[in-house]
Amino acid sequence: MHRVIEDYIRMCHDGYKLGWHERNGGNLTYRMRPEEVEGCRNLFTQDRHLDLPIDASALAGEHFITSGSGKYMRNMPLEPERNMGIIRIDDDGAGYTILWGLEDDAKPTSELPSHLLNHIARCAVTDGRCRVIYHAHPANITALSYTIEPDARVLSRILWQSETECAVVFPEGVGILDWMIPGGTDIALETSKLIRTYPAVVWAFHGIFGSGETFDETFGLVHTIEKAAEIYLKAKGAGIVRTIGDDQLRLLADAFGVKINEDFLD
Ligand code: 2HA
Ligand code: ZN
Repeated sequence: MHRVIEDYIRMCHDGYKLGWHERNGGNLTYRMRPEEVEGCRNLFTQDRHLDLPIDASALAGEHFITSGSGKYMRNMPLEPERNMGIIRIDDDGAGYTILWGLEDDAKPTSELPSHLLNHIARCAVTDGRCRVIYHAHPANITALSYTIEPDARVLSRILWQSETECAVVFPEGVGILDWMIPGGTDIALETSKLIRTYPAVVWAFHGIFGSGETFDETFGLVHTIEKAAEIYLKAKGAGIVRTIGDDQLRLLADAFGVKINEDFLD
């Protein structure tokens, strides 16, 4: 099996083991490096074409590994060729061709519009370094979204205060989108606006989208956010008497050489 496909499967299954992928919940896309495309070319035996509901011309010619619509992350290691696939975005960005996997007429994730618009947005703000977009349904960050208004400042402060690492891992903060119908173009557009500013965006009452340069970085980001949400909810249940202050957040940012989002500090 090709290394990049193994790494992709491992991330899917790690999310499942942490309880983030009940049933067919969650999805993962990875923008392949040219050498990874070459390494996988012997797998490309299909040419099934599908249209996109969005303009993906900014990703023309790019190859993505994607999970399948309705497929379970739990099953990813058992039958990769049925549960995931490799697609190539058309030169005009209006559709894509399935080159490998997604066997038996399967389609890419229902959240493909959100994934592709998020790739476009994060590529633009990271000089093309972003390669991974990950959607998961972790319980604690989703539960937390019931306890606050959908306000990125409120959410980011809660998370930064709930674990010392947070301000270093996501100094820009975390965005939050109020409840919307999933799987469509509207939620994709709104998410892609927020993800330009924040490396991760919570979907209220649903889950989270995270982005990053590597599988490790992206998984680690979502894991850190989810852990902070868990700590917050535990502390809130027990009764919070003190927390990390804004001066301490500034000290942390200085010590680790990151630029914390000052708009979110008092
Ligand atoms: O793949 O998570 O948001 C199922 C979902 C839809
Ligand atoms: Zn979802």
